[in-house]
Amino acid sequence: MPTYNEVENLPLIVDRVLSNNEVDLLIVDDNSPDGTGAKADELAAAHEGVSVVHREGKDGLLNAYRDGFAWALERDYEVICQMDADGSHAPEELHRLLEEIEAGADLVIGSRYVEGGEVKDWPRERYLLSRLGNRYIAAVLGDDIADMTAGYRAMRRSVLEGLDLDALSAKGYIFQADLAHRALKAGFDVREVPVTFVDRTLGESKLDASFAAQSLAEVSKWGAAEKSEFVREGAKEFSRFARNEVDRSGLHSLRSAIDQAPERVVDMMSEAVKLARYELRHAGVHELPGKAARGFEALSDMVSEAVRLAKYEAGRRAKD
Ligand SMILES: Nc1nc2c(ncn2[C@@H]2O[C@H](COP(=O)(O)OP(=O)(O)O)[C@@H](O)[C@H]2O)c(=O)[nH]1
Ligand SMILES: [Mg+2]
Repeated sequence: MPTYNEVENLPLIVDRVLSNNEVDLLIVDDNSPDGTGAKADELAAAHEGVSVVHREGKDGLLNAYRDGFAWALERDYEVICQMDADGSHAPEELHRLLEEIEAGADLVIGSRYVEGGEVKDWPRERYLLSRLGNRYIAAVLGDDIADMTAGYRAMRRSVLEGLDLDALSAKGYIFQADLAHRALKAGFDVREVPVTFVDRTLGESKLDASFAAQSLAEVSKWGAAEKSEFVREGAKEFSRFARNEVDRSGLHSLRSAIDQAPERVVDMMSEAVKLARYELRHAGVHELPGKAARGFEALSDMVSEAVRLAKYEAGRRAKD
């Protein structure tokens, strides 16, 4: 469990983890200025099975996980899980992931976007970005996983031992998708189980939308390098999906100034497309087959159109 400034959340989540599961818990703290590290030491002293790794300073989620994984691999843990400290990943649902490991899976993803999965209390823009982003990632990489960026996971140690963790991309949330993609390619049994993701009620998010945009750009690069077919198909699939979502998201019926949120999601998507094209050009894969390039054109046209529409609707509603 990685922590950065989670002093209010930590005692609550540790209690929930321990009272609902038979697991040991490792807290990996990046010297949080709010004293999370000291709180973690207190909890470790009070509860057998709770340990703490203190890192020097804030160094990103992937590096915290690398250290946490290494810690577990040095010991004789057979199954290793990852979970946020802010309560978004319910410890009461961890058994679902562990049961799927029991049933034979190598990597289990606690998924928001499979049947039965859910996201509670996320602003619509953040939901759309994550939902669309995951659609895009899966289509581009050709992986049949609905929630590639999820951080609620359980895996056998063989997955971590079998993959090159140093090679994982540190951009955005992309190491989660990268790890799942590599596991699939290596022939591991990767499955999803539904979970209900709840937005944090205490403390602040450390990751913002630019992370998501970076993730999309990064995935476009791999998709292009691995199989440009998927960039083309992915872009088409994504446009279709994005159109539907934008149609359904109430852009036509913005009721108040607050409802202008959907405008921001399309703005962000637009940024992501720009970034993706830039990255593609600089990755030296600009000589994509004509159709792939047109797929991207179509995608960005769709996004600009949606931005225009949203701005128009917002302007119109403001006058009403
Ligand atoms: N150790 C460590 N933990 C981090 C860092 N950044 C985020 N976290 C933790 O990772 C989890 C997910 O981060 P969060 O801010 O909730 O991201 P969000 O859920 O995507 O908004 C939380 O438990 C954070 O405390 C970091 O740089 N180092
Ligand atoms: Mg969070």
